[in-house]
Amino acid sequence: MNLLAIPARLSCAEATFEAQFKARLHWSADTDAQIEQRVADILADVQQRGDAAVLDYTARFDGLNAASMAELELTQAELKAAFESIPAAQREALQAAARRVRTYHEAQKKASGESWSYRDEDGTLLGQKVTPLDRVGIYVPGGKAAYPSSVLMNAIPAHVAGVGEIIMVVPTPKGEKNALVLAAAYVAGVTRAFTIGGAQAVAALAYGTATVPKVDKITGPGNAYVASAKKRVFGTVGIDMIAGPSEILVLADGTTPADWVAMDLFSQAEHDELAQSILLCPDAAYIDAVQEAINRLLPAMPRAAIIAKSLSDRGALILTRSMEEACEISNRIAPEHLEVSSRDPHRWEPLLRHAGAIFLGAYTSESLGDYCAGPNHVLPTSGTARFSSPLGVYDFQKRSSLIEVSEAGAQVLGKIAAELAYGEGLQAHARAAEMRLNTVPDMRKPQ
Ligand code: HSO
Ligand code: ZN
Repeated sequence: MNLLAIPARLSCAEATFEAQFKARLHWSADTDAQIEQRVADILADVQQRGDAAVLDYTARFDGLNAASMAELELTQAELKAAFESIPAAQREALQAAARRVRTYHEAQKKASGESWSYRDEDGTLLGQKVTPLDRVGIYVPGGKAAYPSSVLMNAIPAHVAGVGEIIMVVPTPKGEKNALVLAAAYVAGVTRAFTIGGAQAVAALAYGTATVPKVDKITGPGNAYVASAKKRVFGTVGIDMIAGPSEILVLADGTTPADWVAMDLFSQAEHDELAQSILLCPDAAYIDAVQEAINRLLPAMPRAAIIAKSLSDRGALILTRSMEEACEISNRIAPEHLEVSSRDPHRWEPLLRHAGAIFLGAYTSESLGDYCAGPNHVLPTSGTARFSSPLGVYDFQKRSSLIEVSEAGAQVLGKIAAELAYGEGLQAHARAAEMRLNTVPDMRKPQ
């Protein structure tokens, strides 16, 4: 098989650039009406029939026949046995990754996830109390995209936040369990785990069944059915985000070995034919060198077919007129992963505003972030980094405002509140404030 991976070649200096750029970037997460209808039916059925419906769909879609939901639960002993069954090198790698991810998220919690309060001079206390969610569900995809690293990335921040119970669901077609996924659940401290998936698993978590406990929030990626189900149950429970295909943007000054950059582009392309890998660089000869490296390295890749399709259909090698222009274009794209593959990454970093994760310098391959650097690998895609953030401890917490007004404080606040309440025509609000004044005024007449 002679596979070609030829990303589009674009040049900012050409008049056609804008149109070509927009066409390459275009991405629509079109919702398929048929999927939407099927998901709506499954959700309604699970809501009504609970465990029985989950058992039916698991038999039908995953070829996994069970007499009761108890058979679909993975015991802690089974998770531990899976951990013990994998090679020692994998066990150590899982634990090392888990340790680093935990340390990072503990720092994140310290920086912005703690309660705080202050007092006015008159003794009134104002603050914010941070509490973890009681129970969360994490969806772990099965089959083609079964990622033990994603188990760590979802469960560890939940743990660090202080979530009481973490319920994992993982589709397990024909009952074939992925030992590494189970081992990761053990390392990450998952509370309960079920071998169910698809819209039926999302429904079970959102509504609860006799066996599967109802959760407060569902996180984790999944296929179109899972994404549609998560959107539909939002409101009944919280959700994290709807993740699209993976993306990498490499901003290069031409000083990193071209082979390294080619492999980094492959690393996201190999996830999915719809993944997007883009290189931005002001040096035309370097872009040629990266294309040459792509051609040379591709044939040895086991997932060459996926990489070739992803790079040819959605990839781009973009020649810019300067590094500053490359930064501007990167901000327009707002990629999930942004590598600043430069000798001087700190010169460009201040110019970069929109990206899920920024990887600085030639040694920081994006793949290190996927597994073990520490930050979360669940990141905003499809330009949503313009307004959203990586999955984090804060996604497993919520905030309550705290207010304690002193007697002296009530004299000041009462007058302000009453004035505004009368203005809104809300007498009870006004009187509640005024009754706490030391000299209670007569009730005003409605205007
Ligand atoms: N790069 C993916 C995460 C992942 N990579 C898991 C390897 N395993 C998120 O975009
Ligand atoms: Zn990846």
